[in-house]
Amino acid sequence: MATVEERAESGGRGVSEAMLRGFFREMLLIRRFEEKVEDRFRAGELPGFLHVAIGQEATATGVCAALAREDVIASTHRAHGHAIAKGTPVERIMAELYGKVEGCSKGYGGSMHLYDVEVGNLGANAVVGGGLPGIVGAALAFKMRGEKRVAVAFFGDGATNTGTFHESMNLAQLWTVPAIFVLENNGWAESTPASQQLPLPVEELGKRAAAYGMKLIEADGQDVEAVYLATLAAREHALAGKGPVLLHLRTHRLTGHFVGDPQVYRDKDELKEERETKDPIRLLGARLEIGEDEFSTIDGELTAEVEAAVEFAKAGTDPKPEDALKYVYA
Ligand SMILES: Cc1ncc(C[n+]2csc(CCOP(=O)(O)OP(=O)(O)O)c2C)c(N)n1
Ligand SMILES: [Mg+2]
Repeated sequence: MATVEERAESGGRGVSEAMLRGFFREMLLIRRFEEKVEDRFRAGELPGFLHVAIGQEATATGVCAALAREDVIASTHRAHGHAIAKGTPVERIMAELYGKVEGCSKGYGGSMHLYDVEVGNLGANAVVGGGLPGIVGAALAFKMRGEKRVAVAFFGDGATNTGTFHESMNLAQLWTVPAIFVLENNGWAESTPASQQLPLPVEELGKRAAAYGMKLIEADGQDVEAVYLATLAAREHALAGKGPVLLHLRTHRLTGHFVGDPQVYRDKDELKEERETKDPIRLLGARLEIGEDEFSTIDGELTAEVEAAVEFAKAGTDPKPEDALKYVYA
C-alpha cells in the first residue's frame, strides 16, 4: 500500500466521501462569508481594508483539515478562510470585521489581524511575510519542549521575495523544526504578475526549497483532497523530526487583490476562463455529483449562518475609547 506521502504526491485518492462533503460545505461557507463581507464592505458598514480569497478556499480547508487543534497557524492579509478553517466561529470573525468587542481580536484588529489563540490561530498579518518568523519560533518551542505539534505559516508567492521568507526558511531548516511553510501561489502580488516578480516560472516556485535543502511537497491548490493529503504528508515528515517542509500549492485568485480593485491589469478572457475551470468548489461539487436541489439546501443553511453572523456582529458592543491601549503588549 502506498504511504500517505506517495498518495498525496501522485494525486491518489483515499479520503472518504463524507469527509469530502465536509470539505465542500466548509469551502462554500468560506465563499458565502467572503461574498457577504464584500457586500457589507461596499455598503460602507465595515471599516478598514478588505482582501478576499475567493478561488483559494481549497488551500485553507485542505491544510487546516489535516492539522490537529493544538497545531498553530499564522495567516496573511487574505485571512478569513484560514480563520474559519482553523475553527473560529463565523460570528466571531464577522464581529471582528465590524470592530466589535465580541470579535475574535476583541474588535482591535479587523480583517488583517484575526487572532484566536485558543484554536491555534496565532494571527493574520498585514505585513507581507510577517507570519513566517513567529512560526519558526513556535516550531522551535515545540521541538525544545518535545511536543508533537507543528507550526504552519501561510503566505503568497509575493512573500517569497521578502527577507523574512528567506531568513525563516534558513533557520527552520538549520534547526530542523516542525514547521510547514504553505505557499499559496496564485501568481499575483497585488497587480504584479509572477513574470514580473519571480526570476523563475510560476509553476517552479517550489524550487526555492532546494536552496535550503528543505523537503518540498507540491499539490494542486484547487483540489482540496490533494491539499489535504499533501498536508498530512508534510505533517508526518515534520513530526518525525525530519525538519520543515515547503508545501507548494498552485492556486487561483478569482477576484481582485482587494475589494474594489478594478483589475484593469488583468486579461478579462483569462479571468473568465479561470473562473469557469479553476473554481475549487465547482470542481468538488461536480466530482461529488451534488445536484441543484442538494446544493440549494446546503447553500441555504450556510447563507443563513452567515446572515446570523451579520446580525450577531451588528448587535455587538463598540469598544470604549478609554480602552484603546488595553491588550497592547509592546
Ligand atoms: C512588507 C510588505 N510589503 C508590501 C506590502 C503591500 N502588499 C500587500 S499585499 C501584497 C501582495 C502580496 O502578494 P502575495 O504574497 O503573493 O499574496 P496574495 O496577495 O497574492 O495573496 C503587497 C505587496 C505589505 N503589506 N507588506
Ligand atoms: Mg500571490
